[in-house]
Amino acid sequence: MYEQVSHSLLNEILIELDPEIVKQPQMRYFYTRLGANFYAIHSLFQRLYGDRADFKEQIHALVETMARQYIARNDNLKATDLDREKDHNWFLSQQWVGMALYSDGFAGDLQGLQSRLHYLQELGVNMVHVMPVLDCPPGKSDGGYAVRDFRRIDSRIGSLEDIDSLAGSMHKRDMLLTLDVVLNHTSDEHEWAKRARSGEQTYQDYYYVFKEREIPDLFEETMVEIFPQTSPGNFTWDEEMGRWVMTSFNNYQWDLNYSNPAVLIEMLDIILYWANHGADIIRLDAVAFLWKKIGSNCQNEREAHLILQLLKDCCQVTAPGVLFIAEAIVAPVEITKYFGEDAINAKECEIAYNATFMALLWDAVATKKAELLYRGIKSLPDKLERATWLNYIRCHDDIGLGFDDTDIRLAGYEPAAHRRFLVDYFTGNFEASTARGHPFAQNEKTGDARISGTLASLVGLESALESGDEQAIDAAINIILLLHSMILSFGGIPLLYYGDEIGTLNNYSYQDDDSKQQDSRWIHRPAIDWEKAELRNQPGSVEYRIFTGLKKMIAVRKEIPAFADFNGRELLEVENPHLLAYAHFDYQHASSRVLVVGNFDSNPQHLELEQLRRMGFLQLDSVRNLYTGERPLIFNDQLVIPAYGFYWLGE
Ligand code: OTU
Repeated sequence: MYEQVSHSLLNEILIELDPEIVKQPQMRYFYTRLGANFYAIHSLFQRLYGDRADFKEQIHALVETMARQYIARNDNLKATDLDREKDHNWFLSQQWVGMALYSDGFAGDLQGLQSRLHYLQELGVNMVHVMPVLDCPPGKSDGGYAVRDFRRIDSRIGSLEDIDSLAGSMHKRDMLLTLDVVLNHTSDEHEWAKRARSGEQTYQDYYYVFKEREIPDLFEETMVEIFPQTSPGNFTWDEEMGRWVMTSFNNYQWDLNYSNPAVLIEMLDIILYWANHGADIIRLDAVAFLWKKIGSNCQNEREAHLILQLLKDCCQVTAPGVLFIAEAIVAPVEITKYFGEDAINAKECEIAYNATFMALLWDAVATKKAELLYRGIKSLPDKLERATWLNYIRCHDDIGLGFDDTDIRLAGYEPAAHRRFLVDYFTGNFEASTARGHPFAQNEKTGDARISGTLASLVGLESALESGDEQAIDAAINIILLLHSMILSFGGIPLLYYGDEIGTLNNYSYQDDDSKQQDSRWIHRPAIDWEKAELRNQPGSVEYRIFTGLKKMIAVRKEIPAFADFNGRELLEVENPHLLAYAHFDYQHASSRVLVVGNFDSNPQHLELEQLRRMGFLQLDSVRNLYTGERPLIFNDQLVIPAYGFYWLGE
């Protein structure tokens, strides 16, 4: 019955379609995909906006948006769409290795980035998340996440032509381009915000705008503060508008109101616009926040998922080769929901940040034990078959300790005290620690805090270099390699962070900049020193040791089909608390199994071979360490893992 309604609505829309669209040639794939997806699109749109008087008008507008962007999509991209539709597991391959970078920090600007793509290729990186490039008010940019114009590149970094040229050059090199679309909010200097401010109701309806404090107060009862120090509260008084406006993040970032379908259509148009400028993957920022409801913390609401499903279905019609990354830094059980609810296929985002794994890795570094790491991974809900993790150690944001309280307790710690210990450990308030992080977003009311700092500075390389302690330098380098060995073997797409490949230390200059001072995340958004990067060619240097180690690890990963994410990962329960162990199978080559073991302790640790035999690892006498090509250390029927060492063991 409903299918019929949907069918006749589609017919009606097609009949009334703008003649400019109708007369376009070569729309066959578009209409086929629209036909296949319309039922889902219609049901979702109905659930979200069904009671509105302008429902039909809006769904017409939605279809026209998809059609126009399909027409604008060039033939090369359309050919890629078809290839990827045929080979729909393409992104699960172990061939992909990502890096996130700021183009200005990495190479001055977009042209600079293009001229340095060979450096990324040298390392083996073939997926680049170019951090936000759009126009933001200087000094009120939130590192690119307070966008003033969703279609204009920041003139200091380049132009639209530069992005097109970059995308072209990357595609020739078989590299994937990832760009951001900041879905949840705009800058308060965005045109929509300006028009709202000058009193236009249409644009006030794009945001959450209130005359009185009554509703904001109700929201505040259950909302949390994201940036409690710089932007306490979730509403900002706009003097000119004489209204309160919802600002979950910084007070200059106005939350978009997705209960208004016009907002959804605008943002879909922007997603497709960047897909048409060559983005293979779109990173959807802060997706957990897309729906606000009084009485809830306004995160992970059911409707936020419906919006993402709708965006995915629409993207599937116009640009089916394009993937979404969910940036949802939320509780472990909530994160996997952003793949969408289905048995196999991702219905929302194909890729999600593995924030749980990231935070747990840092726990293992501080405690030198893998107990909580093990438990956390064990309680991670299964991901869908055709969805994958983005595994990372550091990114442009802080480290939030968002793992589960129950797991912390099971690992033998009291949650609040343990989190306090971790913050202290990484910010240098713990005596035995050599970490040089800075606290971020300390919340006096809740006692909550997060951590900023570069990988190298957090694992003690900065202090080791200062003191010239060779052993400490070795240890820090080994931890850097160990952590990368984890994200490169876990299953999913590893995402390195620029600068980490040469051991970049904290950059303290943010403290002298009025607009950055209050936001310690700037400490780990470096400008690459290319002279220092040259040292990667000088054997014995820190840069050489890290860079060549990673380069080799990446090359080896690409050669291990068992690491592809359509293969299973089995987490192994081992007795030694310092070790994390898991195995991957290669289903195509049934016999081949790769065993990963990491030692987070500063001393060598061992694993009883008998334990492994019981788990079915029988050929232990002939296994090789795939990373070095050598035989692993075996002594007294025990596998010996050096301090901060790791093995990828296989045939
Ligand atoms: C994202 O971050 C971005 O990655 C941040 O750089 C932005 O400041 C922020 O959105 C606003 O655009 O929304 O779902 O620890 O993890 O701010 C999580 C805080 C987010 C970040 C959180 C995050």
